[in-house]
Amino acid sequence: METAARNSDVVRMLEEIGDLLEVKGEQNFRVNAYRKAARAIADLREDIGELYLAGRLREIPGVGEALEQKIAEFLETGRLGYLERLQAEFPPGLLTLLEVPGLGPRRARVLYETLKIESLPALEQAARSGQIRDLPGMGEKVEANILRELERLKQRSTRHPLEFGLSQARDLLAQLRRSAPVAQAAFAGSLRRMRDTIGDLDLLVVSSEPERVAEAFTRLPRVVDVLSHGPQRASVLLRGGLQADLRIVPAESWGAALQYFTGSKAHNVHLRELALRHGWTLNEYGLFDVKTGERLAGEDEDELYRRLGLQPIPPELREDQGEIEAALRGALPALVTLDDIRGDLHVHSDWTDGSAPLATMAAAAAARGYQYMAITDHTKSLGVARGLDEARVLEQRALVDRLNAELAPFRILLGTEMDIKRDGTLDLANEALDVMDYVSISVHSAMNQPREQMTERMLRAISNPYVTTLNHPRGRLLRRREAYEVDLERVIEAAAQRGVALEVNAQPERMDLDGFWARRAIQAGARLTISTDSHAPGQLDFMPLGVASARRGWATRRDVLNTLPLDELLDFLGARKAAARHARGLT
Ligand code: DGT
Ligand code: CA
Ligand code: CA
Ligand code: ZN
Repeated sequence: METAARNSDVVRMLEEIGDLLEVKGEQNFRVNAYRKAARAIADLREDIGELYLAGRLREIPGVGEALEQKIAEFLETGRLGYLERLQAEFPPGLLTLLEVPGLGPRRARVLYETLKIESLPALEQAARSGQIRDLPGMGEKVEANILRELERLKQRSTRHPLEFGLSQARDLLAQLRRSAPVAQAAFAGSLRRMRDTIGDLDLLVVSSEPERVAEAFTRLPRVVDVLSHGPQRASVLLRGGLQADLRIVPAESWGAALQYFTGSKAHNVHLRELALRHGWTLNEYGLFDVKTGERLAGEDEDELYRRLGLQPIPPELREDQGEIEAALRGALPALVTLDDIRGDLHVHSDWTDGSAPLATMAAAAAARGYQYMAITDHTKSLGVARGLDEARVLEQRALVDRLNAELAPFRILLGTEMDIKRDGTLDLANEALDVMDYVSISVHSAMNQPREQMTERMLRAISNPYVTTLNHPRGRLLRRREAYEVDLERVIEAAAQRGVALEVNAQPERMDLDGFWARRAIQAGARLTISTDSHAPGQLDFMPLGVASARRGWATRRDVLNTLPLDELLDFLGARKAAARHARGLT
């Protein structure tokens, strides 16, 4: 049985209660009870739904009888009456004030009670006109701080990480299905194309009662503002700053609407040109003959593409980057799928900065149906992560061998995520690499070196014949850190020549390589790995994000190293190691 919410949903729910109680002026101990439980659940290694089903919620620190009941209700139904009643006590805009860092629930309450501020624009206006400095507990410094944070909020990319969009969209559709009659529902827009970042959520549903659905949508718990609202559509602003657009369409235009609202715009424009050449017109209602008005397609999306003489085009490719030409020739690539993935090649344990023991991570990987997993803990120069030195590597080798005897046929590969030092030398001696099964390398320090230096550094690093994979090659963190300055084309070229794979890292904030660079890598003849960089068992579930990036890069199964079955992967790695030894004059 599946519960209606995941750990992160429960954490958000409890934090929201804490915030609302504080805005209300409740006593600290009540507020803190929710926050403490939220933190404990955020740190949980187990799925809270499973704990609930096993009757073990009370084992979570800070969860007593009252909280147990609330969490149970939320897990069962995806909503919580208590929270909804609390939310109803405030104007929805007031809650957006809590998104201003440093403002906090108490000050939000003062602003609301004294100046009737209940939106970010109103807050900005009050701060600009100097009305805030004289309020109790504020002052000029707080006022200036509010203005600065508001500016930052605006600048902080209006785009959001894909994973955030996906989880929000899943919640919204689940809640909508519970509150109105929905016959069919899907994601559209950049969310369906699985772009690494999304500008807003586009949702599409079929319903016999569109007005009821639109109405219900504007009343969902996370909605803080209704931007527009009609009989067949609604646009809302969600807590967290994301906009969501909902369209309700009749069943006969489902395929056409899905096609149109999936985009991209450039893809649609090109497709419409193609239709016009046949004397047809294409819009969100269907494909029509211009002269007769006859409807040629519209109910089914694949059918619509076929009618235009095209292979159905996977959403990830719809960027007008040659996919329409390829589909016309019947030459679309057979894109790699999640099912093709045989193992995860980037996983951490509590030997360094992971949260779980190696055995737990291996069991979690095996439970996902994988044949193998590479344990790739950090190396010694990454002090913050208590990176491993050569002696610890030997200890880990012994543990991996012991576990493998128990877990067969599942196989743990002893790997490393070895630091590339600032001069491009590697963190571990070749003797240590020689006891490993899989060597991957990463830049984690001196990340703002000039372009030429960073490029030389990476080139030097991948020239070590023990190296199999260069991890997260661009080093960007969405909303936090720009990519390294590096001539990635040159690095890709060299990697292709040396047979070094480039990682498509599936961490939601990394998504590195993204689709664009993954495609460049494949075109250059390099191989990819798709891995999660998991630091906890649940993060193994990020794999679909990596697969999506690779698909956006036109990757087929053969372009991806970890689609190989275990025996073929072992042959491949064995051959690389033999070559490395040969280069060192060992054989
Ligand atoms: P985003 O939201 O910036 O991540 O990107 P999209 O692609 O989701 O863009 P969005 O939300 O503005 O529109 C969703 C889809 O609707 C878009 O991919 C294609 C379609 N669409 C929107 N505006 C136009 C337009 O002016 N012409 C055409 N042909 N399609 C459009
Ligand atoms: Ca969108
Ligand atoms: Ca949109
Ligand atoms: Zn890592």
